[in-house]
Amino acid sequence: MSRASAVVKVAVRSASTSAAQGTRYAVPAAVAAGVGVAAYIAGSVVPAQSESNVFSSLKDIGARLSTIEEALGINFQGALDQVKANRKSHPNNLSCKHFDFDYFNSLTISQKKQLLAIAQSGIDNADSGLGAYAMNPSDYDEFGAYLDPIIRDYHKKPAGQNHVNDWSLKGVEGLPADGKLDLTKLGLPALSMRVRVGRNLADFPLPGAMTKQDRINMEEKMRAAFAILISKFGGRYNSLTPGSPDFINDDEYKALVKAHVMFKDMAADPYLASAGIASDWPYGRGCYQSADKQFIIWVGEEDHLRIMCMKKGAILNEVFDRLKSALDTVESIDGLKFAHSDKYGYVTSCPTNLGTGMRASVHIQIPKLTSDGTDAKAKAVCKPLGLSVRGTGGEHTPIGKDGTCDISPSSRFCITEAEIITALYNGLKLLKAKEDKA
Ligand code: ADP
Ligand code: CIR
Repeated sequence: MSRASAVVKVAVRSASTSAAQGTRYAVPAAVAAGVGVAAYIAGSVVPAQSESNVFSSLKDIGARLSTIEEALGINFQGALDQVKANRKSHPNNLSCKHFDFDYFNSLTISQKKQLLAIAQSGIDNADSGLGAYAMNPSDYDEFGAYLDPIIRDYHKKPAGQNHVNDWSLKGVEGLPADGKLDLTKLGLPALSMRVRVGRNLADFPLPGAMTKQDRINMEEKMRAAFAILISKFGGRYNSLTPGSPDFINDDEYKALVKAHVMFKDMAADPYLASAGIASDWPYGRGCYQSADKQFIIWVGEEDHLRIMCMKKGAILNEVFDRLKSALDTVESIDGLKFAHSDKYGYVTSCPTNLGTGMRASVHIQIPKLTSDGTDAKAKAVCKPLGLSVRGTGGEHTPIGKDGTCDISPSSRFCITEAEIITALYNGLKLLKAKEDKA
């Protein structure tokens, strides 16, 4: 090997060490600082006149490598720089906070791509609270080194604590003696009550990684399942997929959104859009609604399925029990297998929903706590009670003019389903006391 090529080789090795530290294909710092290639490479002797040639060869190699990486879609530097910037500007963005550069550098190129797809939403949206979405059920195991610390941080659960699903109210702390979660006993009127769970089919990628054809195939699989549900619970399936036998037009779709039955076009949600979850709209999107209107299944939102019961009333057990029995029917349908993890419970796209995938909510008027027309005070009061506040159109929507808010327990993971519905009841009791006193 000639002396010049040996120098280039050593210097390139050195440049890629810099790359691992974040300055990809940069000329070694000592060289850039004018120390000189020869002085920089201990033991190597390079004639002075060769130095500028080596320097410009290195720059050229660096530029060419970047071009090749760009063309192959494996130039990750922009994304890594953004992670660093987000860490500084938004320290609570968990996907950036827990991004471990050494771990990233230890991965294969294909794994690096997968990891960045998981983190993309948090990279694009610096203000993300969590900022990661799983692309495949297996991501929670394969990229556990990255996702587990995020999950533990978000849910405030220690590493190693596994989720256990349990719908039995028996023995749940805080449950009234008769087991009835009766809102009238709290002095509340009948409210709009809703309990939903997120579920994903084990044999498809999660929504962020689905192709248009995957979305169409998944809906087609569910149409067969809905035929069984229709024979048991009546109702119909409404599809947004152009050409579907169950297609509904735009006016019908808007009416369902207004009635809180169908979900909004997710393209407006930058977090979901970045994750690829909103892609290919409206293909593979729709919802089943039973004849009595109370049992609903969304297809193709943030999870493959969002399964829910909703009705106006005062006994929370009614929506909870109905959902459990309807879910049992869905799970008994041949060929439907939900993605589930021994560690994390039911697998969901967003790690915030892992475990139960359950959100149990009521629409309740709290005019005093919202007298300024915003949810700011209600949120401050609800946070220590373990409750979340949303608007009347769901997440990221405004509260009602009459002070109506969507209230639900915040926890989903390492809590049982029965504990969530009980937490809603007891949380409402405390919230009512705060509203009365305000
Ligand atoms: P999710 O509950 O599935 O996370 P959102 O917060 O976006 O999703 O809410 C979805 C829809 O469900 C919205 O139209 C919202 O108004 C409606 N919704 C939620 N809780 C209730 C409730 N208790 N009564 C009526 N509609 C509700
Ligand atoms: C964030 O990280 O803030 C967004 N990706 C939303 C997280 C809340 N999760 C959710 O709505 N399922």
